[in-house]
Amino acid sequence: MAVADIFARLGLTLPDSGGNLVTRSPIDGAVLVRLTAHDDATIDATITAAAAAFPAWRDTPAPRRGELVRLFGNELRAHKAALAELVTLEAGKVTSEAAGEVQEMIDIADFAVGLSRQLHGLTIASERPGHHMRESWQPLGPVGIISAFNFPVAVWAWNAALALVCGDPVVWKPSEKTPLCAIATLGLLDRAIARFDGAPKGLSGLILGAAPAGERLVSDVRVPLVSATGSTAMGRKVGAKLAERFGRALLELGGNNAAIVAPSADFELARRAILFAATGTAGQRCTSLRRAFIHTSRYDEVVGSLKAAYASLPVGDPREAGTLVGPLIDGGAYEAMQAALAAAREQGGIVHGGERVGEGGAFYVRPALVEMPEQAGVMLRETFAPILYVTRYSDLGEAIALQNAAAHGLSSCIFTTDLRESERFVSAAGSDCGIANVNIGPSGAEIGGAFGGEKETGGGRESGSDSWRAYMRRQTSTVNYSNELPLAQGVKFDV
Ligand code: UN1
Repeated sequence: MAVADIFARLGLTLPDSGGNLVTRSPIDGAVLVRLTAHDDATIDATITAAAAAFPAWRDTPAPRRGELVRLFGNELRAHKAALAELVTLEAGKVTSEAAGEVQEMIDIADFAVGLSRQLHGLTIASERPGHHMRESWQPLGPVGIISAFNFPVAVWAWNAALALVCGDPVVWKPSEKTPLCAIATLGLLDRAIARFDGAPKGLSGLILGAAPAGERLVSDVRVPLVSATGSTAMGRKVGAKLAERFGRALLELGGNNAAIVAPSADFELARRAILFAATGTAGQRCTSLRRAFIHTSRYDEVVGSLKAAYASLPVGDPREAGTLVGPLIDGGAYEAMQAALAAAREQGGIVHGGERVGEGGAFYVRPALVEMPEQAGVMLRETFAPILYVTRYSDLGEAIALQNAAAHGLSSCIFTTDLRESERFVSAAGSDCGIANVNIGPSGAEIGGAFGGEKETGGGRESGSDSWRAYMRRQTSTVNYSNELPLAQGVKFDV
């Protein structure tokens, strides 16, 4: 399906300016579109418009703001298949995963609509007679959203759906590898905005370009919060820039996610979970499984079976039924994968798979399973590719320590049917990650929970639970309804 046809089915026109921002499909390396990166003046105008939209939007009652997100969710429902096809074309996801990504947008829209009537504060008992205290959540201002190629639409939606019901305009800087997904998504949002009575101009903005475009968004004091998803290197820069100007950062960076396969594990279940988590999305999720610690007593059985499965995984065109592993995003990803495998071999790792499948302008690989003598070096680095390092353990305490030894702290899991082991894994002394699962893999989280992780993952939480609070400003109010002026802590100041 040509990209222009997908846009037509979405009821949109494919923009093609013939500019310098060239987007290629990872499926075959063909050019999809040539756009123009935005210059400083355009970026500035977009932020100005978002800042100008803020007063009217913050004055719109929150349940009304939820109505806009409901209309947007309806657009997504009506165009789920076409938008998913665009995700496949531009990001290379297999059909089912691309549809799942759009479903994730619909889910967070539904969540946000409900939330729009539940931005609850607190009433707090005052120590003074005739006083009461309350805590309210107020809109914050324009929210900058920087997203990565691997979830080209859902991660924006996690942020935007919440920000919009919280009363904040949104400005999106998508990955320069997936601008069409962003343009199409905002085309659908613009349609919802057009049908909504009372949305201010500038409520939703788009910034196209590479890192410098994102830097402008990050440096602008009119943007009180920037939510950034991407590499730890990117997050380190974004976090420092925001800290300098006292902007808020919501960082969702890399992961070096692990699984522990315990002696009592339901093996068939663990096998399927590991295969999806390690090879799905061609290993290009921040939640992808990258390390597995397998109990010595089960090692040969588990690794033997994984090796056989890896050798026969259907790798190929993500649009074809039956394909489970689509392409890497580009040649740079392929080179990073090969460099990591070379480093693993140097460290004594035995590599199964990992070779390129096919040739030309697209980069398909057979996922790699790497038996490591111990956890060190390359195994402690995140490589955004389908590489699963496996090693043995003999004691659960040791396995938890190995799992926690990574610099990242996003997601983790244990496969066990032993209650003592699973409870220990999710206890304070267990996994140090933002996500700690039992008998499911580390990826594929539902939107209802808070999503994010510790350490070099950045510490932010997006999506469900009370993540919405990041998009609002907390206000404490003490109200004196008496005729007296008692001071707190019994202080006397008689004037
Ligand atoms: C990401 O890779 O940036 O849990 C997000 C998951 C998805 C989101 C991943 N729901 O794998």
